[in-house]
Amino acid sequence: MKERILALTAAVATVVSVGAAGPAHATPTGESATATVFFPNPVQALGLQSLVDAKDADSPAFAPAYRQVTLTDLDGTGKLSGRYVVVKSSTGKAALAVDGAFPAWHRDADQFEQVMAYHWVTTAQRYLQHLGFGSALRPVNQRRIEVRIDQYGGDNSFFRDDKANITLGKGGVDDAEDAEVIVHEYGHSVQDGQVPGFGTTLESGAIGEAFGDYLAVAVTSWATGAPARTPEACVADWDSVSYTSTVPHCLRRLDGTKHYPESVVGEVHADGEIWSRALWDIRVALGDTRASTLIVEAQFAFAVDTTFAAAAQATVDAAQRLYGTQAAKATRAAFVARGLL
Ligand SMILES: [Ca+2]
Ligand SMILES: [Ca+2]
Ligand SMILES: [Ca+2]
Ligand SMILES: [Zn+2]
Repeated sequence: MKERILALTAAVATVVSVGAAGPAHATPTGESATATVFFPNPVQALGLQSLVDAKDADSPAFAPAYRQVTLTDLDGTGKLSGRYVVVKSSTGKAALAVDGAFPAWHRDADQFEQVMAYHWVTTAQRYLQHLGFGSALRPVNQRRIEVRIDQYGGDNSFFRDDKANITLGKGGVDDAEDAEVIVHEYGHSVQDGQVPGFGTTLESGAIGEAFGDYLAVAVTSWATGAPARTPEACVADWDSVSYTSTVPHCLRRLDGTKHYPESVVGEVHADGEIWSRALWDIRVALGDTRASTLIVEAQFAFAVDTTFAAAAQATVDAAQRLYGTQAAKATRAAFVARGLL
């Protein structure tokens, strides 16, 4: 398959480091272990827009942002290897659990990002399962993906559809210190799992970026509660402090005012804000569970090169099938408001 790279931002990834991708043979056993993470990132958790990377230094300001969690679905090897994700680090030694616990690494340790990647990919898959995917509904992306933490030079992260793996960069704030960056990338994996090779054109690519942003917010709000100190619509509050100057810091937002076709600029991330606002409005109208369920269910019917209009209609159809006429009306209204239907 021709390799395509779906990146977090428009910045071009110049160097991609990929090791031998050997199959993992460990047997999933559903084991768990405690570990320390950001929940979902320190800016959102603490409401401190003034936090800075300071070359990956840990400082007392971060202390209240660390949270002990239980990593689930581990394979029992003591490594960050489990049912839905295996972490391959190119930076630092591989994290290893001791007596059922990963040491309480902080952000200045390479292993902290490894733990973050494991926890948030697994949490994202658990979110999809909580919606019914894999039980009442067909499974979504229940494969084991590989995540690499990589010092590749740029401030970016990406999903490679040829290998179905995710690379999280370390430019600026380490990308894996922000759960919303991790889940955004997992969003690409989800769509690729539903429709292999999804996102070959400007509009389908924009839908891909928009869904990643939407999933980042939906999953983190589900896991941590809706943010009280930052706007819920703000994606990657922490990673974006490195490259945004306005407050609140956001990589992108779900609640913008872009409208089709006059807002189109021909770049997938920018144009994705048209689509993500529609998804946001569906969520506001129907609530997280119904909105996310119909949005994900609809994606099974998308063509790899879908247009906005075709995907919007498929999403309205999914709303009708799952929840009936009122939900379909609300879904249609969200797309009409953006000029997409
Ligand atoms: Ca770090
Ligand atoms: Ca970064
Ligand atoms: Ca956020
Ligand atoms: Zn992306």
